[in-house]
Amino acid sequence: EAPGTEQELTDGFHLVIDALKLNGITTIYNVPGIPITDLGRMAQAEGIRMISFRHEQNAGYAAGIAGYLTKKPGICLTVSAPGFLNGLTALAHATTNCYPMILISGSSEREIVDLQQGDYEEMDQLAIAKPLCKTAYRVLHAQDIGIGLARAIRAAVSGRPGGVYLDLPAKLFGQVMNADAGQKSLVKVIDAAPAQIPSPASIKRALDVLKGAKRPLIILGKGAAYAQADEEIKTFVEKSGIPFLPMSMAKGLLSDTHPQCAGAARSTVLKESDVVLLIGARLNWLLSHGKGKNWGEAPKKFIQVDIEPREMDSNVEIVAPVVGDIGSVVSAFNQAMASGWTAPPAEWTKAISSKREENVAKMAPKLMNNKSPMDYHGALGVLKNVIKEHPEAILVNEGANTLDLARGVIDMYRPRKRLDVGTWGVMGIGMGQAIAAALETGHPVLAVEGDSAFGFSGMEVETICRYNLPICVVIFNNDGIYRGTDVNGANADPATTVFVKGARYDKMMEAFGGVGVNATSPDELKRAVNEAMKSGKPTLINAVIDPAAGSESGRIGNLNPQSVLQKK
Ligand code: OXT
Ligand code: ADP
Ligand code: MG
Repeated sequence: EAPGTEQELTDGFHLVIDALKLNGITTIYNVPGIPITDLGRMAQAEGIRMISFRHEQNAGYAAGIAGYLTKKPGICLTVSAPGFLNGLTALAHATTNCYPMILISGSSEREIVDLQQGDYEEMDQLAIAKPLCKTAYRVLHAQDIGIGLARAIRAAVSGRPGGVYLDLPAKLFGQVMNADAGQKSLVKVIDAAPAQIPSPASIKRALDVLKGAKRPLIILGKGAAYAQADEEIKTFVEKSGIPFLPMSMAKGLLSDTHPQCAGAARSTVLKESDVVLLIGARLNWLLSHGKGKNWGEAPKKFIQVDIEPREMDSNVEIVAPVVGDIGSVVSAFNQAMASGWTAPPAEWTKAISSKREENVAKMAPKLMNNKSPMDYHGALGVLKNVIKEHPEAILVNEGANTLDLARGVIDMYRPRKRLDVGTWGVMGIGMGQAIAAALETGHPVLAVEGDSAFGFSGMEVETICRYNLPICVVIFNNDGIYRGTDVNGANADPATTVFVKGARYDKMMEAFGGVGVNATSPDELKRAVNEAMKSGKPTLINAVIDPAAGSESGRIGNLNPQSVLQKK
């Protein structure tokens, strides 16, 4: 039978859009071009918000963090080969960080790619994506678009969240089919991330170990923040009376000013604790793999709550693994503890409080200095107060010194308000994450950026201006990576870590109609940031930092390989 009249037909373009909409996906982060330009236009016409970036990596970082903030897969859409590869870094990053994301890339003709006959932007994208994400799918027929997208959504958000690649060859978009059959082929994903209920035995085992502790510690990771079980977690922590240490992006899940917060006594609690309960945090490099000198001499027992069973025993023995989703696990803890719980020995909690007070007191005077050019603490003292006055604002943070010092200085008060470099310590997440944070939450964003870090995504200030987003970027400009004072003794080239001295990044923002400010003292910085928070206008503040103020690699200089020869 011949296809009916035009009104009864649909095509690949529309089926992709309809499938996304059916599944509640309202925003796409993209860079247009062959073969997805029209897809973007049509999606926009159909009410999807298309956010166009200047580089796919930034669109990808936006999609990844959108997934983290919303528990729905963030969508990044790119062209073939080079656009795909640009987006792939962000997909791998999302997978590493357990953020749900789908990278959708247009691709070239299979027949030509597979025979390597040199198609436009030829590349076997599916094969390349596979090892770098949770899973990868390709759709060849219009009638499979619904199933393809459903599988991608489910794979991204269920179990341990992560990145999924969806390959859509150019030919697919133009394929036509009966409109009714097309609608019927779409799939609305039911219960995409089902609760994973922990076994009662694992809950009992964990609480028994915790009860026996003299110096217990809870470590909250970004998995706990992702879970959006904020009230249950707060209830559990408070009921238990156990000190908690937030990993970087879990800061604010409970306020950093909470009396049980041990963030300012980190070394002490890692060393001295006897039982450690990990909730949504891996024992990776950020926790020194659970062993070595940071963890002290005394024997230690680990309890771990994670949705991924294979995470258990990854680095050290886990005496009480609890596999399940954090919401369900913590609720089960709370229920089991309802009949009574004894707080940990006061000796332990007091020791932590006094260490914490000591560290806070040590830092306080450094934050009050009004030096010009600024040092990190002088500038961060100002930004600490900005977040205190605007706890709803989202803090995006990258750099080395700029990252490590901001993490310690700036207290967070609410969940999922601190977005940073994550598990890989990657530079370049800044503007993409800032843009998605503003769009997905409607809250103002303060992006605190090293001058090097900013450079990786700096062109997106145009995107910020184009969408008129309430983002204030503060660049800690110390003329380079770690420091701006290195000298190359070999020839006239600048040292490898040094940039143009006295650069004026604020002019970049002015070029696109935003507000640019050059701030040389904490007072000037304070005035400029307050104005930006009040106006909501795209703002970039070039904060002039003493080029000698930073240290090599911030707080992780110990990870730089050393050669005995070099030391001679
Ligand atoms: O308990 P103790 O006494 O130990 O004290 C601790 C806390 O208790 C205390 N503390 C407090 N005291 C008082 N008050 C408060 N409120 C408080 N809170 C805490 O402070 C200390 C320290 O606490 P912290 O920070 O919690 O603990 P610590 O020991 O640092 O924790 C360890 C870690 C490992 C968990 C932590 O350090 C961490 O999370 N680190 C992450 C580090 C990271 O990811 N860094 C980024 C990568 S560095 C490098 O790779 C860079 N590159 C290379 C590159 C990258 N990354 N990516 C790509 C795509 N290409 C290249 C580059 C290019 S950085 C970089 C650019 C750098 O230049 P910039 O210009 O951007 O930046 P600047 O350096 O500013 O110039
Ligand atoms: P951090 O860097 O903050 O220490 P990680 O990224 O290392 O955090 O760890 C996050 C962990 O949280 C991952 O092991 C992931 O499997 C887990 N996770 C993510 N979401 C959930 C959830 N809803 N329930 C249980 N575990 C989760
Ligand atoms: Mg710098």
